[in-house]
Amino acid sequence: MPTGTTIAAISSAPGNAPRAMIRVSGVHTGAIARDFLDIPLDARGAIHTRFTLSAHASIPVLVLRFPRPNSYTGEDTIEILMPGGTHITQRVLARLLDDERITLAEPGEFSARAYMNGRLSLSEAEGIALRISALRDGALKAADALLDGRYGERCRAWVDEIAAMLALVEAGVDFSDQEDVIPIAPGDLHARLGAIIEDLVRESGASSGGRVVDDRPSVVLVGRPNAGKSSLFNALLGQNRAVVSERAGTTRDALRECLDLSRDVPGAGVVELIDLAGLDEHSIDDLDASAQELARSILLNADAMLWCDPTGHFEQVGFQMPSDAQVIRVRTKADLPKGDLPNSGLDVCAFDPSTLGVLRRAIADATSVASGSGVGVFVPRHRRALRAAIDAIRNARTQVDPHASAIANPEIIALGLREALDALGELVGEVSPDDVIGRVFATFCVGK
Ligand SMILES: Nc1nc2c(ncn2[C@@H]2O[C@H](COP(=O)(O)OP(=O)(O)OP(=O)(O)O)[C@@H](O)[C@H]2O)c(=O)[nH]1
Ligand SMILES: [Mg+2]
Repeated sequence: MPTGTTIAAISSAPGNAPRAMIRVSGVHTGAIARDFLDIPLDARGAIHTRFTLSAHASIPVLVLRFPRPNSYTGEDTIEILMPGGTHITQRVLARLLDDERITLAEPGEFSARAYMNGRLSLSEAEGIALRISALRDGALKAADALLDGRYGERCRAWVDEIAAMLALVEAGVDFSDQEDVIPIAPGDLHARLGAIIEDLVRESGASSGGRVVDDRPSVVLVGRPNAGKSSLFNALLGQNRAVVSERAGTTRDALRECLDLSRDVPGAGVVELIDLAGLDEHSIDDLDASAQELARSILLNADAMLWCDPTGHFEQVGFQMPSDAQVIRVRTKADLPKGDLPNSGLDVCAFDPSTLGVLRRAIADATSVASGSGVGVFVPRHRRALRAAIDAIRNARTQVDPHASAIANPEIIALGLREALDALGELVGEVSPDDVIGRVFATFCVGK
């Protein structure tokens, strides 16, 4: 993302509204303000002026001026507020983009620039992305915690504690030839590492059920034979992966594929989607019986299930619901007429892609709850980082014998702690490889 350019985009919500806003940011903003609005960008503040659309037309606007570095992006910025209305805003934007000094902002580019200029930490940026996409109260709270930096503070506290222990362990390395110098007792180190692991695990939600947070929550398709599970599996994946037929009992094996939800749901990650054999009170034959048995055992460990039923009745036949799984009721084959009974599921038709968006969102929603309680689990990057830190500290801790009089392998422990610091450093924004940044900001909408 070059920052030598000047970008512009409509920053208000799409559609007609009383006011709309176009934001311009970058090195040429001062010249743009002078040329198009006849105002200087010499001080902060609001000015009423007119925007020239053509030789004979102009519209009244209110311009908020933010000379660098006191702007959202940290660059020279103006925000042009104008009467709302898609037509007017589009014309103003088009006029600006006609000027070769200005390019249309990419999604998230304003925030990316804010990050580059140190105005925003990566976590705060993700908080913004999360807030834009938040569907639930939980996600909103998480977004707020990221935005006001509380989460960053907590990460920094972990980083400080690990860094302190690293220093003590390394001091032990340096003084290893002097037996009477023991910077930290093995028992202490063991306990402090244990406490940190506990904290991190709680944050990542990893403690539930003893299952370490998996990057990929599993989502199973469950329902009676012929309910349309495999068709839905294929439709969600956008490829013909599973065999579909009008014969009941078509699917035998469990088919697993990764489903990336991030394109529909900013901030969401990848889930493992699993198509299973249909479940019934009876089985057709031996093969079907073992297919159903396999399906039931996989169902028990699922994070979320799509309960498929074309009737919309959702009678639980032939399977036990896993107690801690999120259940999404899906009325499949929604293109067919439904009965008189009330339908309590999401209407989905495998042949109509427009019905799938809501389901994808529901899956993203269900899996973000399923995999943890902390802020971190809402953002895949955080989850990965927390998990890497937990693994590294756990490995280091196995090298510490709490009952020994000295630390046996300080180098290995130091290595593990440094790995954990690297992982957490990514969260507090110290280590941020370009691809990480790209991934975060790509989930933004244009104008943010
Ligand atoms: N009209 C309509 N038919 C559908 C839809 N989805 C699936 N079907 C049809 O329903 C039949 C069964 O579909 P499958 O996807 O094989 O059902 P399944 O639940 O995987 O079946 P088993 O693997 O045997 O348990 C096929 O003939 C599909 O073409 C839908 O949305 N609308
Ligand atoms: Mg099937």
